[in-house]
Amino acid sequence: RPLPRLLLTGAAGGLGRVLRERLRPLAQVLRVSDIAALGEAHGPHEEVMPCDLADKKAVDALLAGCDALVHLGGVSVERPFEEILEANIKGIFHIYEAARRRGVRRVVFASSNHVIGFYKQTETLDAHVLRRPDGYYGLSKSFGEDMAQFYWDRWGIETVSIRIGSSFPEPANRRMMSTWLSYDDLTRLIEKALFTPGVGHTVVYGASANAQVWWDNHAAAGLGWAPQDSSEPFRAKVEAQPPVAADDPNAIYQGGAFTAQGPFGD
Ligand code: NAI
Ligand code: 15L
Repeated sequence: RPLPRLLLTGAAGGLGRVLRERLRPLAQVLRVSDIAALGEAHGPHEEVMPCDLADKKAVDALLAGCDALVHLGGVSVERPFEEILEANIKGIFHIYEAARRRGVRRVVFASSNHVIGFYKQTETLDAHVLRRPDGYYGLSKSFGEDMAQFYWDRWGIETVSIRIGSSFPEPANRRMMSTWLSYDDLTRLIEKALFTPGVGHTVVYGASANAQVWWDNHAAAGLGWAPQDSSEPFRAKVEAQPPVAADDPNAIYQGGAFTAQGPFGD
């Protein structure tokens, strides 16, 4: 510690802009990448490398010389399949192929609660439940987790797949009272995911220590991560919002409104 060179993809996004600063102490050089504008390097510790994840050669060059990566890049909401295919499905293949070819031994993958989005909010899930993706986006994250498992089993590349709940400055609605993950808890989880030895492929749910959580992280106990924050201080603000109807997907499914998107086009 710190890592000689750490790559952060999706660095221009909502979480990327936060982690670009917070991951700084974890690496001598932080290589930041996105398809969107990244601005100038934030200091001599940064390398800025724009890249389209759908471009296999560019991704191969992106991983050259890196010791580990935090992979946030991709489409982060439900979209037509063709868009998800390029950035997320081809993208994650390009990431793991580049990791194999370039000798990168550790990936932290931003998976999502939408791999299990069709479970009811009354159910408690561990990392071993059958996945029930709630759309093309969730399917792409499910594929990403399978890719991570395969590259561990076949090539010995380690991954921590974080099924992030809702990581924003504050929980924005009632559902997020359960799914919210504070930036501080996310940062501490990524640090554990990068530095804990022997993770193989570990799947962990990313939620803070909220009063009503739907997820059981016993299968990821080896990471030694325990969330410290809670959505409770935001309860009054969230409950001042109009009530959610009992038949609204936001009140039924863990994936909320993602379960009711589409069809796209015809
Ligand atoms: P975001 O949409 O703000 O950031 C994603 C970034 O990926 C964007 O800057 C975008 O330009 C980039 N990107 C999209 N297509 C690309 C391509 N073809 N090549 C290179 N870069 C591309 O999303 P956010 O909220 O920052 O999430 C980061 C990651 O965490 C995403 O993978 C998302 O799926 C995942 N996640 C986030 C959650 C949250 O609550 N914020 C919850 C669950 C998962
Ligand atoms: C996600 O996977 C999305 O990337 C994020 O924008 C939120 O919608 C989050 O899930 C959520 O479920 O709240």
